[in-house]
Amino acid sequence: MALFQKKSDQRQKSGQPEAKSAAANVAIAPNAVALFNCITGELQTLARDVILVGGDAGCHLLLTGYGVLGSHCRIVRTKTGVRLERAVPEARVYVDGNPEHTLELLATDRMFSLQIGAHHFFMLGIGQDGITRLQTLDVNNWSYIEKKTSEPKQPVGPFKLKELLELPGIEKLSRDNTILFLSGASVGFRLSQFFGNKKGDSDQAFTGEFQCPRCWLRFDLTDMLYIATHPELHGDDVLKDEMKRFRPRQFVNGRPVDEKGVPCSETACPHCRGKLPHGYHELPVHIFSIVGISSAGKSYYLALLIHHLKRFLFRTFNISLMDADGGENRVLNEMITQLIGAATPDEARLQKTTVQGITYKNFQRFGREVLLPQPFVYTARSQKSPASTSLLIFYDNAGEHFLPDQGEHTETTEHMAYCRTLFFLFDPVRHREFHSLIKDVQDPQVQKAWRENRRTFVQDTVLGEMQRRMQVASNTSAANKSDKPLAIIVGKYDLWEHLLPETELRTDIIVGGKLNLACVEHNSRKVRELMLEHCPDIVGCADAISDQVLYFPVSAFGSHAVEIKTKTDMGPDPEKLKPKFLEIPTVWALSRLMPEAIPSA
Ligand SMILES: Nc1nc2c(ncn2[C@@H]2O[C@H](COP(=O)(O)OP(=O)(O)OP(=O)(O)O)[C@@H](O)[C@H]2O)c(=O)[nH]1
Ligand SMILES: [Mg+2]
Repeated sequence: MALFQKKSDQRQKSGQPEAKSAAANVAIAPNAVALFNCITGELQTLARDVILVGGDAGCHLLLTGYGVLGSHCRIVRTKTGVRLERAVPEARVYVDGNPEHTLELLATDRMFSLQIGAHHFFMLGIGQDGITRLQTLDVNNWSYIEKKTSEPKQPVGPFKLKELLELPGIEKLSRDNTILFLSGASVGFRLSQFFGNKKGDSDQAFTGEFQCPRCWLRFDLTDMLYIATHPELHGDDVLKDEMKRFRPRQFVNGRPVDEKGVPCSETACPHCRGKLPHGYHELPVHIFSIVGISSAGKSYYLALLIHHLKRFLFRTFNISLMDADGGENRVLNEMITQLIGAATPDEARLQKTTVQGITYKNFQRFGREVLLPQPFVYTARSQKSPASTSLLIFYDNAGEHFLPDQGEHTETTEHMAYCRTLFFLFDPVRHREFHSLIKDVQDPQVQKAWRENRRTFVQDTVLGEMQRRMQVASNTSAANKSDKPLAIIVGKYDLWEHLLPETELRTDIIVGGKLNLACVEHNSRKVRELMLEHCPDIVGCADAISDQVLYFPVSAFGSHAVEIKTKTDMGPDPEKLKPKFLEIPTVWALSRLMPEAIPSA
């Protein structure tokens, strides 16, 4: 149901002066989806639960012309925003410059650019404020900014769209990296969305030899930026607190030099301008990302894992695990030092991971600022098999990001689409049935957990959401299972050891210098039996995600958590910190990724 339809061309025909926006005085339906046509200035508010979009007569948003199918896509209103679903895989829908399959948009007052065929919209979900913002937009006020080079760039404009697209030299600009936007809009379109890609341009930055470990856009080696070295070149045009990024023009002895003539070796992504790990374009990259609800134990697990993995890999397989960039790994290294060097639980306690916290940083993605998790990058160098040397990238996720209503934060979890193994850290404390089995264990979180927000206790929902995010990010069908193995790490083993004593588990994890798969599989069967009995929701969900599911018992602490002095939080007792089975899931995953360096039998 379109509540407003008034076209700027109709006004022009009737001789009226052009209004600043054709959308003024729109009647606003509560809880509607608003679509602002960036070419005509038409604003529609569609108050339906499901809006059918396409060229067929029955569609609620009727669009015709090149690239629009009879039934093209659906815009579905959800409790928190809208979801976009393509009707068929060949229907092209671009949101914020990305080709999308299905997309959950937390749309309250958040503007998205939407392209369907040759139609360009700004779309908003629910909310009066956002609609007021749309009403102030002027379709005759387009500007552009080319984001490809490191030189200071100001938006160029304003122009009418037709004038802009006919500007002399416009055809020389990068169609992927030139963003067109209306004054006052927080998002824009790529030039390619109006022109099509010229030969050699990537398809919406989704092709290119390399992929940034931060923003996940692709680029070619020739587009890679360098980072200035001279101290006076501090203050990048976009990342203000960082050294300048630049496209090299001058070289000395084959090395690029910055504008002060100093040789540079550090590189940056041409899209988000984040620093690229050393060796990124030379070595294979393996991504490790642990999913789990808030307080599952992800941060402690990651920090202690890195510390122990270094020792385990070197002792067992002669693999050195080293910081690829100490500066970029600083936050995680500080967490490790804090834990290992602590004398009291107060000193050992780690902060909860939040998007505002230190493991997330602001970066540009498609012309808007987003918080992206910091990749912690390590080089795994095998003495036995130098050709297997790889970069391992770890992320410390915030648990909240995997709640289904966090649609607007999907960039923060996009890295998961590129993991070759999925890791889910199950928290036994925050599962109703499992909790009842351990409720007498003397660990303060066991008592405290039950009084906390119960919404976070739906771990199978988070597991399902992990799969959905991956499918969305990798544009794969919801009907298919993942072809990736799934590791269900049942954490805090110290709390549930009595349910599955160590005597029932095998500990011959390494036999003859090889990972003993029989031991891994035996322990997995044992944990699965326990989970099937008490947490069939988790086992059912895991089976639906992947055909290759393994269960791992793990305790990061190896002992119960203890309260800190103020009794406001808890952490490990440093004197009893003795992780159990900590490295096994990662070593198992690595044995599949680097079989020459980590053989298994
Ligand atoms: N008993 C026990 N408690 C643990 C273990 N690992 C973590 N914890 C406790 O679990 C709680 C949450 O740990 P975090 O590592 O901060 O959890 P997280 O998953 O990173 O949580 P968010 O950052 O909120 O997503 C803390 O109170 C820890 O003391 C463990 O191996 N055993
Ligand atoms: Mg955390």
